[in-house]
Amino acid sequence: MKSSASTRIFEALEAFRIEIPSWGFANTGTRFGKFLQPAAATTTEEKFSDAAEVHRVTGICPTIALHVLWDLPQGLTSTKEISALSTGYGIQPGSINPNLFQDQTYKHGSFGNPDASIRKRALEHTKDSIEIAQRLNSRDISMWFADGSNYPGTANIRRRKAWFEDGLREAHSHLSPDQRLLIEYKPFEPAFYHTDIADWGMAIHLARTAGPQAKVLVDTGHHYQSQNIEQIVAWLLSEEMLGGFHFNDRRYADDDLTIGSIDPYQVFRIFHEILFYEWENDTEADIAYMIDQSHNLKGKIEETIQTVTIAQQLFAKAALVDHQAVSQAQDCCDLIGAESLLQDAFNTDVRPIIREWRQSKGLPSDPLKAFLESGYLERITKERSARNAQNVSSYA
Ligand SMILES: [Mn+2]
Repeated sequence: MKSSASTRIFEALEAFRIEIPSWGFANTGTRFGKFLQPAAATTTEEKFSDAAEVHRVTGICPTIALHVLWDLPQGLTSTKEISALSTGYGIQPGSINPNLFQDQTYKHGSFGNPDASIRKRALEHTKDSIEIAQRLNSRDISMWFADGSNYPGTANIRRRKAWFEDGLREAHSHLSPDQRLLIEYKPFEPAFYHTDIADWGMAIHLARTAGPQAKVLVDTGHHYQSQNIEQIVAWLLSEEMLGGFHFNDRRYADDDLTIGSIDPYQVFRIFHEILFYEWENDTEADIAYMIDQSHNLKGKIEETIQTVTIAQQLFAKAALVDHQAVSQAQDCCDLIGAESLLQDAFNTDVRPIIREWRQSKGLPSDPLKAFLESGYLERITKERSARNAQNVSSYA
């Protein structure tokens, strides 16, 4: 007989899947420099291979987020190669991320650029990305814009808002009925005076203006220090506008650190708000859980495995909260009672039950150990090190 805690955790783990980013396997760095790793992926095929390895040992990462410029350099023509890799490695293409920030033409913005021909070019790239997603049976187009300005008075904020409304509405009109447009916000960087989509309020406005298939994407690193992210999550759930997450952790700004490395309780609180909403409304929230991190110092595959196992643990802890009891405690203003229900769940060691669940699925009980013992890392280090020594291109 299983205890009720293990039943709850088993049920939660059955439902929990998380998408890993292709760029998490490539050489990345900071604006100050890039430290090359001998085992980093140098091709899209190697990214698929590494993602398959993560899925093999964890069982919860069946999809990989793709970045059009980096993973589909030939645009629509590259979809054939991606489909073949997907079949070959057993990993599905996940969210499709257009690139509207790296080209020289986007110096003063993409959808918000004062030059109509550049706005058009950005829209064309977005339409191509939507078509790429259609060809790959991928649902979500994930839109992040670097648009903004660095100095007061240099940009017409209201006109740029209108251009964003127009551009996103037009992009939305090209979606197939089952696709979604996810709109991400960020308060600063690379623009340091204003960003065109600075917070969730602007994102929800633009999503509503664009159309019913547009939702908000919450990147946990894209908030000011100490902002209450779970409250934003609760509001977006209540408005049925939460489309997905880019998880990562931060200490100062958009640091792209490993999930839960600085504040695991925050991730738990976010998961709690989602599961509490689902319980209260007897529904399943349609949320894409994704990772957006920069693995520039830790080993890339090892950090990805660490990331997804930590996410799984925090989700399992949140599943332990007794929603009925929390609800009752809230209604009678039993503050310590309500808070303790969260704290007790958070402080429970869920790892033994997660190991049991993995064994029940035929997965290794310790994914990182299984990976390190597999010989994969030694093999790719040998195969890729020469290429990595020369390769300095890619995302920073
Ligand atoms: Mn992001």
